[in-house]
Amino acid sequence: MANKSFNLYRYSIPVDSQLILGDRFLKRREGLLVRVSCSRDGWGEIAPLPGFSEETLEQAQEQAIKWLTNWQQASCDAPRVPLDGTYPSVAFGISCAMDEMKGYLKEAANFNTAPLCYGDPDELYAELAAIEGEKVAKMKVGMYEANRDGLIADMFLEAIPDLQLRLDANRRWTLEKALQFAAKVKPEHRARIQFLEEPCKSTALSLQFAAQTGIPVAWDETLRDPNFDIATLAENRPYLAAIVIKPTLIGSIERCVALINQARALGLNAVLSSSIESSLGLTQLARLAQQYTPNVTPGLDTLDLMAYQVLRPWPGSTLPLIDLDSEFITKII
Ligand code: OSB
Ligand code: MG
Repeated sequence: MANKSFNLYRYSIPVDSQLILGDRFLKRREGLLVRVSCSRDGWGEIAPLPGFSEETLEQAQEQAIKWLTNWQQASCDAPRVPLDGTYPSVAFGISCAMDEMKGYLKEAANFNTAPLCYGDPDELYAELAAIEGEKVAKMKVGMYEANRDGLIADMFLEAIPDLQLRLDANRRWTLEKALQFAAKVKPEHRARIQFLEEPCKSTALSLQFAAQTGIPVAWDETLRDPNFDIATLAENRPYLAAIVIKPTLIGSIERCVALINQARALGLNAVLSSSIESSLGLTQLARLAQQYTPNVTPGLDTLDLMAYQVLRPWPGSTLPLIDLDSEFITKII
């Protein structure tokens, strides 16, 4: 019988996340890399995102070591050791490693992610015009004037006739601000807004925004509200177009797939999205997207915030790739 083994490594790499996280920005991205082995190897990334995850990296590390130690003591073909009750980041990272080892996580990946737009609209124009496949981009809104955001979104939609936009306000707007934004987007352009994530401080206000403007909303933060109830998704239609799933903040692959299937059954799109994982986690998210949300462009355009790629390259990225010998990676076990 094959022997089981595991390793845990910690990475810490410079990141500039201000563009995405606003005032909650990080200077370094830190996380764990887990390797499991039983005849074959599997890898995963456990990287709680400060300001979003409830668990700290220390708590995740302690729990991961306990879980992996239990797993190692059972035989290779013993039933799955459940991940119920573990932190979302731990459940996601370990389930990736296990599914990769067992061949359940397929190799094929969807690397056509929705490019994130911020900063200079002129620079973005060329990037948006060059997108292959479904021409969909994501724009962060709510950090500047609502009028300005509306004008820029409208300009992109006007300038690129086959462009579709996803917008994300991270609950930053009052209903009034959100309506100011919408007033700047010409009615004939609104149909090309796939959704606006979390425009207002409450889901009730966001739904009211959708009803008043015809711009559908999507839930991201709402999925992680402590009293979130999946049954409310059905009631939120037709104003709700999609749910955004960030596996590092949600949990195991199994749990994410269950959510994806529930969304689909209601006619909602499920969009897999980054929690600023390293290229190891991001490439696995691209594989999950290909496998479980085919035909939906994932939201994984966060690699360029980082100074390095970790262990696995993202196709086309020119960032240097670091491996286990790097000074940015420390072996824990
Ligand atoms: O606001 O959706 C967010 C990344 C980390 C934390 C929060 C968010 C994000 C992203 C990821 O926007 C990119 C995407 O969803 O396209
Ligand atoms: Mg979001």
